[in-house]
Amino acid sequence: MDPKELPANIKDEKISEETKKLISSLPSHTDSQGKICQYQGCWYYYNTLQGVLNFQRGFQPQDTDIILASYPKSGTTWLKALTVALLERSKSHSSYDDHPLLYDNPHGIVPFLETDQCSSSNLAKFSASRRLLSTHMPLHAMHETLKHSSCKIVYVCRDVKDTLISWWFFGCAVHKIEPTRSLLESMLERFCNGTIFYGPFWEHLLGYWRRSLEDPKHVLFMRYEEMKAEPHEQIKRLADFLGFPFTKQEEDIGVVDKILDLCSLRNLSSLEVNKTGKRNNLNNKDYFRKGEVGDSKNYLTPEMEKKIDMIIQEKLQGSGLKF
Ligand code: PAP
Repeated sequence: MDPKELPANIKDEKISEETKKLISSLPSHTDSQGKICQYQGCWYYYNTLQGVLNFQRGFQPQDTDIILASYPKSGTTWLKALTVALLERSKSHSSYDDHPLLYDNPHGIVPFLETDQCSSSNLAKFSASRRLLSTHMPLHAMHETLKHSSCKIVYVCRDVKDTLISWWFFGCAVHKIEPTRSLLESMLERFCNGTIFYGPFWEHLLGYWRRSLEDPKHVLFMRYEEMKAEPHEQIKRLADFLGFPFTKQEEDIGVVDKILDLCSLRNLSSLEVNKTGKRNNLNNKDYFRKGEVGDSKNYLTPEMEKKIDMIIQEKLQGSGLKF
């Protein structure tokens, strides 16, 4: 694949001299996608590391900020759509014809703190009073920057095996290659030893999980499987947490159903913008695949499943977080 066609976040051409110097002191290697290094315990491709550093040095949080956080392929696109729809409902979209989700991919509406260089124009796009932002960074990478802020963080977590399978398909779609077993095996290896983009996954999960227990007013921990199983309850939970609860009247006239329908995989993936649109060299359609719980069963061998189960057991034991 022509390197120019790769997504900017996995390239390595945007880094400053200072960052190059930093990288030379960090553990690093080259994987199937590019050069990757470990900074503050988390693995980033070089351009993303530059974005993380820019965020850590320059981001000015506001108490009203909402940050949607996730490990990649855990339900980010869905959570973004739902949150946009929740916040947008205060504006009148009586027929929903002019709803922003009909004209932009959720990732185009909610920028990533570390890769979309949250410029003021980007941030102003959604709402001047309440900024809706997102990240795949682990919580500890944001700690210093957000420590005096009372912004709200929503984390979505997904079954680890389904996440891996979703990532395998997505990575192959991005690189326009067949999802072969050998690619899955090498990905599983990196996933399990933690040296994958934004890994190790267990530190990612545990950081947000623990904080959600310590500070439930500011960190909400959601699960993809619960969102699938009980969407009404979960979107109400999200609305309550964000301070925009549904009124009885809204519930009576079916606003909850309308939002769930608008944000469904079926509906979003059928929109022209998500069928043909592109952002950052990524096709919007690649964010929508099956969205099924337990899809990993169709691809992982019992040995592969066992390997992941053992890591989960070892790393998450005692935390109360279970899969
Ligand atoms: P990202 O981290 O790159 O943004 P993310 O949205 O977290 O990706 O994950 C994509 C997964 O969410 C896909 O799962 P699958 O590969 O198992 O199918 C995708 O299908 C699923 N997904 C995307 N949009 C929705 C939605 N509206 N409802 C439910 N699942 C969705």
